[in-house]
Formats: sequence, structure tokens, C-alpha cells
Amino acid sequence: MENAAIAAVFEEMAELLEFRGENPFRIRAYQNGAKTIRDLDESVTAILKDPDRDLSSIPGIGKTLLEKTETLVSTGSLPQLEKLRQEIPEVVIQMARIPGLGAKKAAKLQKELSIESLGDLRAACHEDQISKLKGFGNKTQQAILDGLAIAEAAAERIYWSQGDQLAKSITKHMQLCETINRMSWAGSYRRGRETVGDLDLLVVAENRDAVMDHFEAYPERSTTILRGDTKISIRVGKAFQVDMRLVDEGQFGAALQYFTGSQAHNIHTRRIAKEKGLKINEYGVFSLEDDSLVAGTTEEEVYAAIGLPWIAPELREDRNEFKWSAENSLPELVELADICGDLHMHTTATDGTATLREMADAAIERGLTYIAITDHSQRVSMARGLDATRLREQWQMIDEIRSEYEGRLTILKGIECDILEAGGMDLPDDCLEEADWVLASIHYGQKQPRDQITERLLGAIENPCVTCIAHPTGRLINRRPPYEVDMESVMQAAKQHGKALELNANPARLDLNEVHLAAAKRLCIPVIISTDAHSVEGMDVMQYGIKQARRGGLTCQDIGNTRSWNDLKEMLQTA
Ligand code: DGT
Ligand code: CA
Ligand code: CA
Ligand code: ZN
Repeated sequence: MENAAIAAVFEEMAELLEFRGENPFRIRAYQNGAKTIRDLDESVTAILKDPDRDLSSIPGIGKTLLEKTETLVSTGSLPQLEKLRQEIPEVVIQMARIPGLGAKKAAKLQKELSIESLGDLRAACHEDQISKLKGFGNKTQQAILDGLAIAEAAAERIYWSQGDQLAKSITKHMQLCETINRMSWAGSYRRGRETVGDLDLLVVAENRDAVMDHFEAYPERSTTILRGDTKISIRVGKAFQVDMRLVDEGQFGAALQYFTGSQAHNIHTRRIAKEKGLKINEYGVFSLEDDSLVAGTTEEEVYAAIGLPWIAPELREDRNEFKWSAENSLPELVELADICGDLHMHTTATDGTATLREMADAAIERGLTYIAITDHSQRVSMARGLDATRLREQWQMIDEIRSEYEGRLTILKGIECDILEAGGMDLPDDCLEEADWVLASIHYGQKQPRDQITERLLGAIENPCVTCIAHPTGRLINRRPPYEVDMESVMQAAKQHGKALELNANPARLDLNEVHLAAAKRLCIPVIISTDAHSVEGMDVMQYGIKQARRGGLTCQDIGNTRSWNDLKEMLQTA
């Protein structure tokens, strides 16, 4: 069982216990355990199997959680969770998010009307069923209708890329307001989390009322949730929330540090401050002795005051950043400008919308020095995947235009070759051998059992023609979970055979995730950040991959395509 799957079970336990109003300490124990396990870069299952290891010696995992983990790993489920799930269906939790409805009424509605989805609830409102129920009435029914959109959207967090679009649009709007002196985004958006729950903006301004008025005048605002003296929250579009806080110039750094989070990171900074006889909060760093202000204007000063170097927001999850700070070994995180090549893209030969030449020209425009054309192989019939003959035709065309691009762009002969359901590659080795770059990926049979999927991936890694495994876990954020796979074995094999692993930069994939990336870094497996572009614009997603890589703590050194093609080729040959 993957660590993430175990963590998800404990997170769900915590959520359901919280919903039932259980003891907060019990809830927190599950939350802490979940976080510990999610961030652990060793397999919990492996630790349990090792008679010389004790899982409960890891901070955050007590005796109770150890027992639960054992049950979970050996039986695949947790009786307590099954019981809670029956008691509290998912739809009741979703319904309880409707303003004014609450847990009790949601449960009652669900039972009385046998509601299975928010869609059912909407239909029940339209059919006037709720107003007729005892204790509900017309007003409640209307309130439910009004709040449904929120509950529907609350069930989802938006992709970072969508948050980025909105944040940039709001920034542009706010820049028209003359009274603003300083402004920065905070929260999960600044940390670059793969999804964002809401946006948090911090502003220093002369005239607070004017700034709030201007914020409310944002064209896409639908409502104002609350407007106080220093904080205002609006809703944008159907349901997305944006918070703005107004702070004093002298507190800006402290507020930025505080509201960037994460909460876990802040808890740790508070502890460090306390050990130094200091107190840190959103207003500044203060002496515990006489309450005098020590720092607050900039984030650098705030961190320096508690004896830490400035820490990049992407690292602020209380994973390794404090250890690295103490050792003076904070990584110099990779940047977009470090990327030299893009090794995953499609053209009109399969399901892309741009031709080979158009992709090549777009790559030059983006400052790249090499690209690999990696259209789909024949198994992907829906995308008119290439058989050996058509692939060789494409390569011949690459040969023909290479001289034209000489000195400007190296165009590599590549292929995204499917790993077949029964194992083995979708194209014969004698064809793959002629390629400069072979991505191997799974598009079919994603529901197979863990052993089978792992075997398929190991088979691809052991094939000498394969250079890199594309989107190694197959997940689609908010839409499809990763397939069952033993990532530890996959990584060990990649290391042994000198293969690279992809970080697919598509904002819905971001596959590998940051925990896997950190593990790849530790094992010195080259990571390739690729766009998987299916159009010219598709090449612009590289930035999202960079964010994710930074969250994994990756530097230029850890990423293969920050090197020239010759250096990368050599690196993979000697690995
Ligand atoms: P999100 O919005 O769910 O994607 O995640 P964040 O991290 O942006 O969370 P948010 O918007 O609730 O709060 C922004 C930051 O404020 C959070 O990362 C840490 C900081 N913060 C510190 N203490 C607290 C607290 O007690 N409650 C909340 N909500 N935030 C806190
Ligand atoms: Ca937020
Ligand atoms: Ca917020
Ligand atoms: Zn692809």
C-alpha cells in the first residue's frame, strides 16, 4: 500500500470524526499521523515488514495509529472507517457545506429524501419536496438553492494554474489603484501547491476604504462575503473566494510570513522563536521579556530575527526546510530560465494541433535549444498513434529539416511508446533503437492490480531502448487517482538502469508529485520536466512543472533538461 493511500485513509477518518464533533485530540492524532506518513520518503509497508524497524518510533505515529496502519496494510481496509462511512455518506458532508444547512439537517434531508448527490438535492428543491418536509419550509428550500453552487465548488479546489490566472488578473486590476504602496500574494498560491482553496492578498495602503472599494469593483466579483476594517473577502465567479488583508508598512514582512503559511511551517517557526525568547505572529517578531518589536518590515528580517535564512515559499510545508536551514544547506531551487530543452510533445501526426515545424519554431521562441518530438504509438488508436512505418516517415522528415534548424535547435527523433496491458512495448525494439529519445508510458489498463502495473513499468525500465518513464503515476488532479504502483521499486530500477523519470508539467497531471520528486533527488535519478504539449501554447506549461520541482526541493543539478542535449545524453549513458 502506498504511503499516500494510507495517509488518505487517516485524513478521511479525521474528517469524519470532526464531522461527528468528536474529541479534537483524537482528530488531531489522525491528522498528524496522516501528514507524517504522506511526507515520509520511505515506504510504511516496507517498515512494517522489517522486523528490525518500529513504525511507532517515528514521531507522529503512536501505538493506536500503528495498530490501525497494520490492519490497513494487511487487510486493505479499516473497519472503523467503513462504519463511519456508512453512518455519514459523502453527500451529507457536501450538503452540510451549504450555508445555513449544517450537519443535522443535512443528515435528515439525505435520509428522508434518499439523496445521493448534490444534483439530487437540486432536483428535490425544484420539485418542491423540501418545503413540504416538517421543519424545513419554503425559506430553507430557497436558501439551499442559493447555496448549492458554493457547496458544489467547495467540493473541489482549483488547479494552481487557474489560481495563477485569477491572481494575475486581480493584480492587474489592483495596480490601477493609486493608494497602494505594497502588495503581495500569500497562502497556498504563493507556496505553489498543486491546488488552491482560496487566494490571499496582502496590501499596504494609505487609504484603506479606497482600496476595499477598488477590490470590490473587480469586474468578476459576484458577492462580498464580509468587509471589516482590515479584511475583506469576495467571491469571484460562481464560488471562488479571494481574501484581502490590509496591514501596516512595518508589519508587512511578518504578515506575509504568517499568511503564506503553511500552518505546519508556522507552528514550527513559533516554536523556534520561543526557544530564542521571542514571539512571532502576523504583526511582527517580539521579545517575550518586554514585548518590544524586533522585526516586521520584510520577510528576510523576520526570518533573520529568529535565526533562520529566508526560506523559499515552495519549501514551507514543515518537511525538510528547518533541517536544511540548520545545516545551512537550503537548496538553490531550479528556475524556468534554467530549462534548455523540452522532451515530450505531440504534433499533427497524432493528436497535436501544430505541425513539426510550428512546434520547432515555438521552441526557439521560448529560448530552447533542443526538443524531442514524441507522438503517440499505435496502441493509442484514438489519437491515430504511429506504427513503425509512419514513425520512420516522421523521422525522415526530421532528417530533412534538421539542417534548416542547425545551430538554432536540435530536433530529436522521439516517441511516446505505450507500455502494453500485457507488458512489453507497443513498437518493436529495432524501431525504438533508431530513436534519440524514447518515453515509455501507461495509457491503458490503469485499473490493473499493483503488481501487474509495477511489472509493466519495470519491464519498460529494463528495456535498453527506453530513456524515460512519462507521467509515472498516471494521476489527474481532482479527476483520477494515481494507478496502484510500487514507486519505490520503480525508482530503484530507474536508478539501477540509468533511466530518467518525467515530471509532467501539465497542471492537471504534475506527475511526479513533490514527495516522489524529493525521493528521486535523494536517489540521484535524473528528473526531466516536460510539457507534453499538444499545441504551441501547450509549451507554456513548463512553469507549472518548475513550481512542482521547487516544492520537491530540486535544483538545476537534479533536473536533466537543464543541461545541453550532449551533456544530458552523456549523463544518461554513464548513469
Ligand atoms: P488553501 O487556501 O486551503 O489552499 O490553503 P492556505 O494555506 O492558503 O490556507 P488559508 O487561506 O486558510 O490561510 C492562509 C495562511 O494563513 C495559511 O497558510 C497559514 C496562515 N494561518 C496561520 N494560522 C492560521 C489559522 O489559525 N487559521 C488559518 N486559516 N490560517 C492560518
Ligand atoms: Ca488560501
Ligand atoms: Ca484564505
Ligand atoms: Zn504525451
